Parts: sequence; structure tokens; C-alpha cells
Amino acid sequence: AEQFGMTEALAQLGIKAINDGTSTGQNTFAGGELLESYSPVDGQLIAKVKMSTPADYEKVMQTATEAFKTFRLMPAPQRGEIVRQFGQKLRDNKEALGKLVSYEMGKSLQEGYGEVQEMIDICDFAVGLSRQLHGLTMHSERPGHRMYEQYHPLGIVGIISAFNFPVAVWAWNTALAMVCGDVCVWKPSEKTPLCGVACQNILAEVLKENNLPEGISCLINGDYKIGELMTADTRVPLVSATGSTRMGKIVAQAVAGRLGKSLLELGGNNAIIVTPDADIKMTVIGAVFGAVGTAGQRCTSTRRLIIHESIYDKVKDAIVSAYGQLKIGNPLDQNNHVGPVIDTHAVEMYNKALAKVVEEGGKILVEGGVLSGEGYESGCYVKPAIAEAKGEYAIVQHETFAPVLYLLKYSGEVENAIDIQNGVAQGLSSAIMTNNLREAERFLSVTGSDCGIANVNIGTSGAEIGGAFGGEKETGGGRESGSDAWKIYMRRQTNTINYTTSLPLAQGIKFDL
Ligand code: UN1
Repeated sequence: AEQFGMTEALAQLGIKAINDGTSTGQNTFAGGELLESYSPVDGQLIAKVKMSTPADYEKVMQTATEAFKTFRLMPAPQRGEIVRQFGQKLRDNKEALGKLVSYEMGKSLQEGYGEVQEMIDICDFAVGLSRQLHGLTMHSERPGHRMYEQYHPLGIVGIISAFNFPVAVWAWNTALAMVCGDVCVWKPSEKTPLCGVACQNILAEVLKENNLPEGISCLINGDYKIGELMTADTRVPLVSATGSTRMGKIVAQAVAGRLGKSLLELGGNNAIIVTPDADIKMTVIGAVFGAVGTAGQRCTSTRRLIIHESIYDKVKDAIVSAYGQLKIGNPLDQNNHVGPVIDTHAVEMYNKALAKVVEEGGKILVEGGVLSGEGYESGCYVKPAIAEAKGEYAIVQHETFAPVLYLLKYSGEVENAIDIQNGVAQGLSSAIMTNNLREAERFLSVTGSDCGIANVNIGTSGAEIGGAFGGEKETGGGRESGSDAWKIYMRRQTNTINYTTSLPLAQGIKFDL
């Protein structure tokens, strides 16, 4: 990592050998054990982070509660100005932070930069939004009455994020929550705690420069127990959680148990339908990037290709030959396409999936395997694999967070492909490759894709921040990022004002005293 300027990047981001895990600059609330962060790139220990105890958690919540009391009073456009400055600081640190993402998480440097770009983009979006937190005005049925709605800040937003997008998903939540007047408490993945510290350092600097309380953005490093405290805590009106469906069900039940709100971004099992009218060249680019980008660890990764039988062999050959070109290795080296998966546990899951698909009757088209030897010492580098399978196989129904792509065949009309694509428990992202308008529109219609994201002639991953991001069914139903996703970060109030000297009742009810 040294040759890629990692030491310099870590210093620029304020990462020390041992980092305090919580809150901002002062970092006073992390008295727990040390969490070690090893890079999947070279297996080296990058740094350690102090974790928070339940008592630390309590102090963080008090700090956040206090910060909310003042932050909510700041006019939204002024909060937008803070987010603008945050976006600027992210631009200044894009290279260093992108490198850290790549080194700590293992995605390619280009994707690391891309992730920081998503953070910058959501900041810009949030700045504009800070002047557009609109409610509606309605006509009252009563004379001399005015009715309108407004949005007020909610309070503390709890953010639980995953390792695969260790910085962007936090920023989607935080940038919006901040213009909405909320304060945030963030528990990053234990697999990427340094990305958390780096982001926190950047935002803390902006808060300090503006004489704002540090509790506006708090970081808590810890394991699932911190998550449990947060989901049970009535001081946290909204918990935004990204991760597995298994985790999401636990969070959702805990939060619902106290009638809190949750925003869930859970597993995907995303497919691209390739029809007889598809552009094969575009299909190959979309499918290969979708399947091997981030080593298959995006929740939007392409896991299934549903190909019409008439072009099946042609598409299969093109994809298999493209896989032959893939370079696997250090993701900081821009000559490589595919980096490591996050850890050896992920390698195990990958191996299990490949064994399982064969066991269920699938046929391996591109052989997988774990790489060893020079450059692969971390044991986390795996070969992107392709298997011919059937939609109903248990393993194809399951989201394996690794570069394993399943090819499925369909015949007849596009409806048959849509049935296969919708025939899984998850509903995040989907795509169709076709130049046939009828097929495309059928795919987007009410009887088409049941996912939160449905693309035409684009792959399943790499969504822009301007749209609402999220999915249906076991993906959890939440929407983050663009469009009107901001509304979940605020509480809505309907106001009716009577400016007459009498008190007429609604619905024409007579109540004479
Ligand atoms: C995720 O994998 O959790 O659409 C988020 C994409 C990215 C975000 C993925 N913009 O692939």
C-alpha cells in the first residue's frame, strides 16, 4: 500500500495508530476495547479504533440530544451552508478518502473515488434541498380558515451502515438529515471502522469552523450491542440501517416494538433480462461491471442474467470471454479490475455458493477459486465465477455477497423472464437489455419488475444519487438519497388556522351551547 501513498492519505485523514471511536474532535466517549482494522488488500493491520461501552453510548446520546436543541433552531438554508462546506471538504479529501475506502474495504480505487463522488453529489443535492423542504397548502372547507402542512426536524437519526459502501451510505443519510435539522449518531460496520473515523474527522472540522456543537454528528464504534441499544432507544425516532435481510428483520422488529421509524436498505438479488433485441456489447459491459464491480459486494450487484434462449449461446460466449480479460489484484493498482472480498468469511461464503450451485445441478462456466501467492497474501482474492443455473435453485434465491454470476435461460415472451426475475424474495434493482419498446415498457409496467429500481439498457448497479434508492420485499422498503427521500427525516404537521370570530366545526357538525 505504501507505493500508493497510503501513509500520506491516512495522515491527511487524521487516522492514527489508535483512534478514538466516538463523537467528534474531542473523542472522549470511547473507553472500550480496541477494534483492529485489517486490510483485505494486503492483510496488514491498518490501525486500531477504540470501541464504546454502553456507558459511552449514553454520553453520546446526551451530547446528541443537547446538540439537537440548538441545531433545529438554525434555519434550513443555513444548515445547507454547513453541508455545502462539508461537500467542499470532501472534494479536498477525495483522493485520500477514496484511497482509504479502497484499502480498508478492498474495492477498486476508481470505485473508491466514485463512492466519495456520491458523497459530494448528495451534499450538493442537500444544499439545494435546504431551500425546498416544502409542504403543501390546502383549501379549508371552513370559511376564514387556512390549512397547510410543514415539516419539522425529527431529532436523532441512528445510522447503521455496512462495509461495502463504508462512506457514501452514511453521507446519503447525514447530508439529508442535517439540512432537515436532525443530528446523527452513526455506527459504521466493524469491518470498516477507519472509514468512519475519517468521515467523522472531516465533518467535525466543518462543525468546529462554524462553532457548532460536535454532537450534531456522532460516531460510535462497537459491535451489534451498540446497534441493539440504538434500536431500542426511544430517543432515536428514526433508525436507518443498511445490511443483510437477517439484520434488517432484527432492527425492524426492535424499532417497530417501540413504534419508531426505520429506513431499511437490505439485500438484493438483482437480475438483468437480456432479450432477443438486446445490444450484446452493452449487455456485456453492464453485466460484467455489475457482477464483478466491488467484487460482487454491492447490494445492487448483478447476480442473475436471464437470457432468451435464441441468443443464449451468443451472450454466454461474450460474457465468458470478457471474464477471461479480468485482472484480479491489488485494487489500488488501476490496472486491476477486481480486488479482494472483505474478509476470509466472505471467501468461505463464496466457496459454499459455488459448491452449492453444482450440488443443485448447475454447471460451472467460469471456474472460481481462491488465489494465493505473491500479491494475494490476505487470502481474500477470489476469481469471479459464472454458473449456469435455474431460477428456483435455493442458492440462486439467496444473495451471496461475492462475484458469482448465474446464467438463466428463458423462452417465449418477456413475461416469462419477468416471472423469473420477480421470483425471488428480494426486490432492489433490476434491468432489461432490449431495443424493443414493447418489451421495455412491459418490463416497466404494473406487471413488470417488482423492484425499487428498474433500468432499461443500463446494468443493475451504479445508481445516481438524484433518484430515491431502495427496494421492495425483503430489501426492506426504505428509500434513501434523492427524490423526496428527505421526508422520512422530518415529522410532518398539518396546521389549520381560524382567523374569524366564530368557531365552525368541520363536516358541518352543529354543536350549539
Ligand atoms: C449499496 O450497495 O449498499 O447503485 C449501495 C449503486 C451505488 C450504491 C450501492 N450507487 O450501486
